[in-house]
Amino acid sequence: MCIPRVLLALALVACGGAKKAATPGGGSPAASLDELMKARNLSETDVAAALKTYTPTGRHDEYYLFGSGGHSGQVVVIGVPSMRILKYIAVFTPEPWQGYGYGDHASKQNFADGRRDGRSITWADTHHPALSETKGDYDGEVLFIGDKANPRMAVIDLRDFSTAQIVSSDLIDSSHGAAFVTPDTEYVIEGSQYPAPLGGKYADVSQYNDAYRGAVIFWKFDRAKRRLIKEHSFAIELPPYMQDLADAGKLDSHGYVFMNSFDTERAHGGNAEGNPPLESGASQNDMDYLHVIDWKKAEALVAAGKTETIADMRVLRLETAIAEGVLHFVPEPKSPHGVDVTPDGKDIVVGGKLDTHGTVYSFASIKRLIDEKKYEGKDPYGVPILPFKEAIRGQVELGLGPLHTVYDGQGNAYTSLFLESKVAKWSLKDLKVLDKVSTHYNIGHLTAAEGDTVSPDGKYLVAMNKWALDRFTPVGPLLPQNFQLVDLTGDKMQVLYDLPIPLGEPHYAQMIKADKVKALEVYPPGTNSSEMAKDALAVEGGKERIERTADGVHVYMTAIRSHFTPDIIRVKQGETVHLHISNLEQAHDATHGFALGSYNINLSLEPGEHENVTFVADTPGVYPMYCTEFCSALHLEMAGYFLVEPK
Ligand code: K7E
Ligand code: CUA
Repeated sequence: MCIPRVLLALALVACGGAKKAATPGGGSPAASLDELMKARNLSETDVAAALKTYTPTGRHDEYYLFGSGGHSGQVVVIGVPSMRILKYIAVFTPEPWQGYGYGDHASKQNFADGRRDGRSITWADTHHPALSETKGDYDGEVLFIGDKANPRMAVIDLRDFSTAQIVSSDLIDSSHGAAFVTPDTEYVIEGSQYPAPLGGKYADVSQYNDAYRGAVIFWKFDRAKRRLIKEHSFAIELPPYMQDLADAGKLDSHGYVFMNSFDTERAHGGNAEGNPPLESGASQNDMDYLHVIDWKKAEALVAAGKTETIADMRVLRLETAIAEGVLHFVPEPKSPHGVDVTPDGKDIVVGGKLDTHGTVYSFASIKRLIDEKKYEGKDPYGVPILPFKEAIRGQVELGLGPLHTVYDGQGNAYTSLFLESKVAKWSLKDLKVLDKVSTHYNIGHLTAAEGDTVSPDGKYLVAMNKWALDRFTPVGPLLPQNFQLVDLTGDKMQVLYDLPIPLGEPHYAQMIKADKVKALEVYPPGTNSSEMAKDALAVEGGKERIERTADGVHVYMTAIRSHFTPDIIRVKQGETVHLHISNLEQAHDATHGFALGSYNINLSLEPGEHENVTFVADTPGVYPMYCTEFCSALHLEMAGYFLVEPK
């Protein structure tokens, strides 16, 4: 434990700091600890916090945090407890350093597969990353993340921390309950948010109740291929409420998905047409509906062919879902937001933005009510509603604006309080609040170490706060977000560290034990990184060549410190050029970049990696091509010429 070390350091401070901190490279002795504390105006609590996060050079972090990059459409990887940013993984948005979206076939394919209505989309509103799980525990193999604005799902391979796939379905027109995985990653859940006619059809909003619908997509995950398979995926049609977050049941509640909703009033705006604005229309009812979905039953019905295909997706229609007992509702307090299954799978915690309580549902009670067909009524579409009072285990008065809940391994829950800007720690056993800590400010999600799994670690929590008003040196009106690291090891929670996120509103993150992730050091020679297999066109040293075939000029090229071979490429204006470039290096630190100016081509070739690029040399001229990573003393000389002779 680090407590004794903290005490030791504090004792040194208290004893007048006879001990001098070592000065790098010798020289005059540094100030004593208490002098340093005075000079920097630090309290003992500050020093203890510093000691809990400070990570000397060369030492690695205990956890990876995978955070959504919000509007950036990327994923941010952070080491915990140091809170050092390790990588921005390019997902939905081009990223030059990683050469993502600048010419190679693999990222072109991702962007092509992520098209909506045939339109290329180069940003995303990413909300919820989800690590793959085995038996309800993170297995460190892949990470999924959804896009709210242009409903899509991405698969990130954690062998190389790169995006392997993007999928999209035109069934829905926005999403939010994504990504969440079932306990063995059988499916990745993508729930719609704003209802619309299914399949991208048109209907005026005045036909909202009849023509608009929600849906939840279950993307089938093929673990061997590490890909989502659209043909094996399915969806369930839902009433036109605004479905919100989701979580998969586990252990006791395995086989179920819980998804909440707001706007069961079906308000749909029209404030310039004599209607109340959407937000007040959507806040009339005291209760909305927690959706209880039996996905195992749905899967069997889909296998039995009880679906209709809409926009290339097999859809279990609402009537079928109701008739077959796939979908039930339980009332939930006004405008709920987060729904989070407890680690034992026995309870489901719902936070209501406009209610001060956390509501704890008992899965055993829900199951019994379903089995006994004990309903308190039906919604306008015929979905049976289970009685609220009999479905809950209790409610806990948490504070203002409870949103999301995560867990530690000691039976405690931690809920973010948006309006109060606090985290509430409470006991799952007796539903009592134990502690609260202030965050800065506007906390949205929070994440705890392995906090979504069947065996959370506790230890660290990260509060994801929106708009850090006064925490950092000002950078103008658009405020950075703030990830605050919170120590969970004591009775009282303590904020340890503020990390500004200058990238987009991060929403959710997950934290996994670092040793569970087996990242590659280099690719085996000739690897096509999107296939994670040897590329058929991989080039070996000595086999470099230029060939002309019916489909254009093929350049088989290699990169090794400090040259490309060939380093002069001559083509004729209008020829189609296919570059096949292998980085021959197997050293850990031997990435080469490949830039071809004016043609918008920019690759990052990691050791062992092979990439293919196709383009038309339509503009004559002399184009230097060069390596963009300072790979060696002769890096600047790692260059050549791409010559396009005029017609
Ligand atoms: Cu609360 Cu998209 Cu999960 Cu933002 S969501 S905070
Ligand atoms: Cu290769 Cu610089």
